[in-house]
Amino acid sequence: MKKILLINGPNLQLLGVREPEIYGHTTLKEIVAGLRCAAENAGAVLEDFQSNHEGAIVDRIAAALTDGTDGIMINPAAYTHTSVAIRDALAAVKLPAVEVHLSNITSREDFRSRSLTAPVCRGVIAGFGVQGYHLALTALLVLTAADEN
Ligand code: CA2
Repeated sequence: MKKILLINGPNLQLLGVREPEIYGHTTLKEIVAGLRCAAENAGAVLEDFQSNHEGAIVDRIAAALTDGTDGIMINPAAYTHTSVAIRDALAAVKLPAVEVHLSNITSREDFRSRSLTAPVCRGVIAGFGVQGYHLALTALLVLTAADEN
């Protein structure tokens, strides 16, 4: 059974609770429940991790190397634009990773257009709200199935 690791970065625990006009009304708990269900329907298992701490995210990515993870779906949130450490961790584990953003990061402030993590991911899905996580899951299931061949 494929194991997909979902990582959400800083402040995403506030989804659905604060600033719904920007990030929508769905809570992180609801997003994770929907993804868990979609993963199960596809014969996969989803494990989720959220942290507001860069080092904790780096440690979780490193742990994915030995815990049976087949692919990583990550919304690094603000660390997208700043974290060389998360980029290096993703590059080091060499697992297929897909970066997800709820908003279209290229249509917001200039500083959000640059992602340090995107170049070490297989692709980026941005601007489709919660649906983006489901698109990323589909992409990862395709990528990890392809890796088997
Ligand atoms: O669009 C995305 O998914 C972002 O990764 C969200 C980050 C932002 O820094 C990135 O540029 C784009 C912000 C996540 C903060 O989430 C909140 C949710 C509710 C209320 C406040 C913040």
